[in-house]
Amino acid sequence: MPSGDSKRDTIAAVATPPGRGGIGVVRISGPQVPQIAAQVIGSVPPARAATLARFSDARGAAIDEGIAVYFPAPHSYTGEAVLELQGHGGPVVLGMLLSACLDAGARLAGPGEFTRRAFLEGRLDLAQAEAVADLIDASSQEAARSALRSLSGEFSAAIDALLSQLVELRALTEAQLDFPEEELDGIHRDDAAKRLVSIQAAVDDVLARSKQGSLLRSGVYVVLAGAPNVGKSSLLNRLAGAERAIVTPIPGTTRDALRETIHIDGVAVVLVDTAGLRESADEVEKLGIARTRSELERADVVLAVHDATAGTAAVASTAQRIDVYNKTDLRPGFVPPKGAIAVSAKTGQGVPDLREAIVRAAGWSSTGESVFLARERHLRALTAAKEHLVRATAEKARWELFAEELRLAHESLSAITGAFTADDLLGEIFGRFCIGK
Ligand SMILES: Nc1nc2c(ncn2[C@@H]2O[C@H](COP(=O)(O)OP(=O)(O)O)[C@@H](O)[C@H]2O)c(=O)[nH]1
Ligand SMILES: [Mg+2]
Repeated sequence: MPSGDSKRDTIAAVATPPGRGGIGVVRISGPQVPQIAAQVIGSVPPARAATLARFSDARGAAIDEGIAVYFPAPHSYTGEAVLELQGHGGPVVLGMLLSACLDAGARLAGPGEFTRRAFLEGRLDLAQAEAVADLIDASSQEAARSALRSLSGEFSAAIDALLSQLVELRALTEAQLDFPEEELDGIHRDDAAKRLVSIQAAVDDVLARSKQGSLLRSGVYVVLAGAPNVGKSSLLNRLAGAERAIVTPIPGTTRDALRETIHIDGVAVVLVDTAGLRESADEVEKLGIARTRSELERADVVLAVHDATAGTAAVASTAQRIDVYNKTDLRPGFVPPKGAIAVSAKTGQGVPDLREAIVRAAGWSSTGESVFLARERHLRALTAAKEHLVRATAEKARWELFAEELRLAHESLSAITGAFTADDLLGEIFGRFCIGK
């Protein structure tokens, strides 16, 4: 749906991060690119070729010398005419170059505005545009790979496949709406019911893979809790592979919650060490224990740590919980209760199992099947579509209501790739991008 809007203004921004670097890039996009090129570098460079150029300001004074690359519309990132000026990567020189482009008629781009234009020109759908930001923000190789798959359209293709199944069923259903109820034949009803079952299964599959992938984006919040001295701080240090928390034989050493981020299978895991739970008269320790309780409320997964050489203590929480028996080096042959994990923070024994159990409890299964780096917005849309399909199942006898639920499911799914999108949603999505992207 290229808009071909030649009245649109021309935007410019420094596309490389602030600071010093070998090169720095100013990117310009819009209909005025040829005039701006003529003014800043003296001519319009040949298409898609690296051209050595001298960059000058409005009075003709030299700013820098570098490479200019011109992408005529529509074969560019935004779909508009784009000019990239690669100069020396210093903040002052890039600031001067950007000013020269603004003096020549461009306007400063807002966050994500280049990608927003790419979306409006139909170069990317909304899920792909979001994947651009997710690729830049990826905190692990797995997240980056998954973002790239979304960017190249794998997630959108899965959504489009759901949509086309749904559209077919809707067409069949709507055609039947013209007939009076009593004339509807059983064949159509059976066919519709079968198709609905298969669409539901497909939605469930995409939703499961999206939930998995969303862990790569949002990470998992894991709180270590238990009685004092069971080895929570030692375990955090062992999982982090560094001496982060203070460890002593004195019960009540940890007062404040301490956070440390690690990666397990590419999933970012925030480990939180807490003050041991006990009755204490000490003011500071009491505050620490109160903090432990509030951390427990936030947790996705709680590690209830016990001393394998002593009795177990209860840890109350509504999160997924893993019972961990520590100090097994002091009790050779110790067998933990069913479902619990035996470790030694001292020797590292059992720690690989614990790492695996943490991400599994959070819903991660490294099946090797590719996951979708879904955002909360996508999960909500998929869940809404699923609910409408469930309601459609219940309305099989009432053709109009059946058709209406299918329509609503269709609408929910379409929002993912952006067929119908409100301006404020676009503002929210692109507002989180960096400037120059
Ligand atoms: N033998 C042995 N001692 C441990 C182990 N984990 C912790 N400890 C010791 O237990 C004491 C309390 O450890 P700490 O990590 O501070 O416990 P926390 O109060 O639960 O944070 C320290 O003296 C640690 O050296 C373990 O796996 N084996
Ligand atoms: Mg501690």
